[in-house]
Amino acid sequence: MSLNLSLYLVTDSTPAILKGRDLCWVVEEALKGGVTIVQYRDKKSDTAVQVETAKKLHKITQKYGVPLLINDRVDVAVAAGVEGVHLGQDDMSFVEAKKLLPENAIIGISASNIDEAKKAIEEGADYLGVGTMFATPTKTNTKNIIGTAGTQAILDAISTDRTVGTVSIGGINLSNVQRVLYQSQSSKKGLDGVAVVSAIMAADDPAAAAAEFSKTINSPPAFATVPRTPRANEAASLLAEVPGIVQKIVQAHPLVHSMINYVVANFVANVVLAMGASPIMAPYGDEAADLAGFDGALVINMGTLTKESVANNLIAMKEYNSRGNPIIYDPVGAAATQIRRDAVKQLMNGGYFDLIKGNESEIKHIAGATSIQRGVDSGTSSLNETQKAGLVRELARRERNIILLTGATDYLSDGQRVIAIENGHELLGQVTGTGCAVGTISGCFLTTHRSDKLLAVLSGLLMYEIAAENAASKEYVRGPGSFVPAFLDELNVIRQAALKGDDSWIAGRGKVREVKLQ
Ligand code: 3NM
Repeated sequence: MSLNLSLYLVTDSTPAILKGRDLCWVVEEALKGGVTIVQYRDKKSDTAVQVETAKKLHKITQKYGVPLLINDRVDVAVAAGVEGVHLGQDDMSFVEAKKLLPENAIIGISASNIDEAKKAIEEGADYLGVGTMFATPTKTNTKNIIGTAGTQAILDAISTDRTVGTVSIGGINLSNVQRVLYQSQSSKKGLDGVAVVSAIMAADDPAAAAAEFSKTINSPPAFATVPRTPRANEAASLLAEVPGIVQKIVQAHPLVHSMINYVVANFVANVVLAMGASPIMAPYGDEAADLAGFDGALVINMGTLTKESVANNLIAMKEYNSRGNPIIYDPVGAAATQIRRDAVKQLMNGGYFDLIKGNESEIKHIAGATSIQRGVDSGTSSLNETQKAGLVRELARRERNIILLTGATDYLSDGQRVIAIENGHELLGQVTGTGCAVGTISGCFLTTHRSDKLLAVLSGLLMYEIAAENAASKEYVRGPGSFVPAFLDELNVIRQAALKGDDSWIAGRGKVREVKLQ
């Protein structure tokens, strides 16, 4: 029997999940819907009951040509004559199980870190259950919530090992399954499937739920894009496209929905208006269902985090992700407090961000560094250019998105190309909200130009930073106070020019180059 791990059903016999229904009925319904492998997991029943249930389930799975595995209990698997077992790290060892099981039995092993995964592969596991992906009420004694980043680290580490199957487990449902699979494919060894308990077992109609999973698994998420293959002269090629993109955006007048901090909301709204888009500041998650219908972008800015922010953000993210409308994450002060560090984890696990933008310490934190950030400003830089370029490229590859690291030189990557941008003016650093506005501006651009997200963000950034240079050069600008109105004016000047198709505003001005890494 071939091993198709794409939709892996793990059973659960607890009353909250079965809701009085017969286990065999639920499993058969799930098989009708398209489940490709079944694991009987029963932590409570006596051995005799488990063997009897396993035999009944086996009759059903055989009818559908699907393998049946037993969780933990090698003795039950042998007695019932099923296709194999799944072993957790605290269960019988692989070596012992191998001795007791028939020669061609399937053995799967749970792995929550690289060492466990490597050991299981060395011993000869047929597949790995990689998790716990997301926190789940179905199994609360899980050792590690590893999220998409932890899963990626395991997949990367085993990509050169012999072929072994991989499924992600823990909190997988219909709204996150496409993202989980999509992001895993940035590793050479993407996931082969997902293991699901409650989203199928507890569904009112398990056949329909499984069928929906099958369909969803086989189609890319709405926000998926194929990054452009780098061209010979990438920076110049991009630069030549910028005026057309800016013209497209100012003509389209897109909506951008910001869940942004109260310090900068007014300034950012004015920036958006001046550059020719339409701002709405709406921190209330339940509004997102309607707002996402306008096909604009969503900006999640963590600057003034409150007890309610993350829950509201997660509701909104789901709406925008499901439509494929862009989401920008600005993890302001990401590492500054424990609450913020927790919020980062929840948000990173809660949805897909088309763009993550931040200063050096924020981006480092997102990438997994543990440095403690003080306040929300960037602090002194500890990375050289190659390191910054490597950081953004690696993070963008891992997340399969766009990363923008802001600073005197900005670094932008889609996981393949790394672009350094040296436009802007130091006065931007003396006005609060100028960094946050970059997130919102990027949202406007990502909304209207979706095929090359890196180009969209670059175009917004150049419009913004060249406007800042123009404002700072006015003789009546004497400092941050007079800079702000001049800056809004200059954004509007570029907008008016772009509306007419006049691209003289950018001629010879873009300080953009490609950073080539090994
Ligand atoms: N094993 P649901 S998580 C059975 O991390 C199991 O190894 C896990 O349930 C692991 O799909 C888990 O309902 C429960 O979230 C998954």
